[in-house]
Amino acid sequence: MSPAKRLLTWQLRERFAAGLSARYAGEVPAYGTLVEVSGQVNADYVAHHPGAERLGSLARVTAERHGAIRVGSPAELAAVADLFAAFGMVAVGYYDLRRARSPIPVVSTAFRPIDANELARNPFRVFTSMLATRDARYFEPDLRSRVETFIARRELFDPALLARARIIAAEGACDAEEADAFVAAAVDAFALSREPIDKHWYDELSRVSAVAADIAGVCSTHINHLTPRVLDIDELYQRMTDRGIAMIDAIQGPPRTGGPPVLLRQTSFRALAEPCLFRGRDGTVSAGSLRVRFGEVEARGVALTPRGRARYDAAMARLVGEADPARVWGDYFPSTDEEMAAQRLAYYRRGDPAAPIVYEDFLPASAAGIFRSNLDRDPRAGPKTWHAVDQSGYDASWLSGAIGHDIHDPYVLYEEASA
Ligand code: OOG
Ligand code: NI
Repeated sequence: MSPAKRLLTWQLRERFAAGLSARYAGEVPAYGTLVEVSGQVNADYVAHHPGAERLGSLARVTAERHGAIRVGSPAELAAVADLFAAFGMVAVGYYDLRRARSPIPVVSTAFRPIDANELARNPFRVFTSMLATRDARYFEPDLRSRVETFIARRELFDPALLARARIIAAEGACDAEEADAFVAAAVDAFALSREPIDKHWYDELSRVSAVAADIAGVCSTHINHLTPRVLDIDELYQRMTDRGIAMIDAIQGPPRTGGPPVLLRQTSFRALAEPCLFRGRDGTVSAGSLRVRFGEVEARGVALTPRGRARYDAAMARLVGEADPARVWGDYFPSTDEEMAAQRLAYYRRGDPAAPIVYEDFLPASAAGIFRSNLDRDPRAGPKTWHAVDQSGYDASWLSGAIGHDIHDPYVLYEEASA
């Protein structure tokens, strides 16, 4: 008897990303267009720019996606961590979106592969946010306890799926014949639920924040967007607009410059209204609609060192309202990879300016902007009860302890990759 064929975690990750993408394209048609146009932009770009694949092969970039999900508690985040471990994805980075210019009541991390070979095979990542129920500025004690009770009663994932995931993560592989069923069950776990939504509860949470309603107003989580990667986001923006798809006003993140692209530039199209069912207080179910799923696209550049990041933050502060961003950018960043490497502003493999290390993470300002631009309704830009103080204690080490998983420091990973 020959040994059973095994699939490694990266092969499962590739199938998981592809499965989520196929499902999403079927349900959110503008996303299908986005993927198609992204593929064309990438092929055209590589054809006309020798060396374009320095920041990732065309195959990697074309298959590359990130997604986003939101959960309600540390226990739910721990379950997500267990599930994603089966796909070779671990928690990297801590993002506190309550500190954004326009605050969102969540703290977040991203699950992704961290090894260079794994990233090259398939870099699928999922930005994962947890509702900040411990923050009394948003959730007064009575509401907090009702939200936490609601969350504790629901089950986002079938325990059998999580048990399977833990075994696969420990073995680093699974039998080929069980892979399809495992991946399909994981994809299904992130579908948009069609269950009737308790209207009164949903509306009460909406008054705190649309994000609170999106997370804790329903009994499941869902992929709220998927993001293909492009090598030229300005070209993508133009082609999508020409196709009649209304994108948000801006490309978030650094401006287009003549020099090396840094970090991450992103833009999105607004969520479209999708039918849903609401259950009223008297139990009657009626048809309604929600805008909860959208599409986003991104271009990735070289990862910045802490020193480069401080420059970036200073440049971005200066750029607000600036008419000629590329000129201001030149006051902060040199125009060649050689200079970027010499000044230790960005990471390059063994310091070689021909070998940039791509930024694999997210930007809190852009993330908050993506949340904000896609909320159906948000009555308030800031926390509800300004007199209350934040005694939540949220930070990276709290979160890591609460979910029982390491949260990797992205700078440590970039340092290792550059050594
Ligand atoms: C996550 C928004 C963050 C990004 O690309 O910055 C994000 C969300 O809306 O849940 O995906
Ligand atoms: Ni995103």
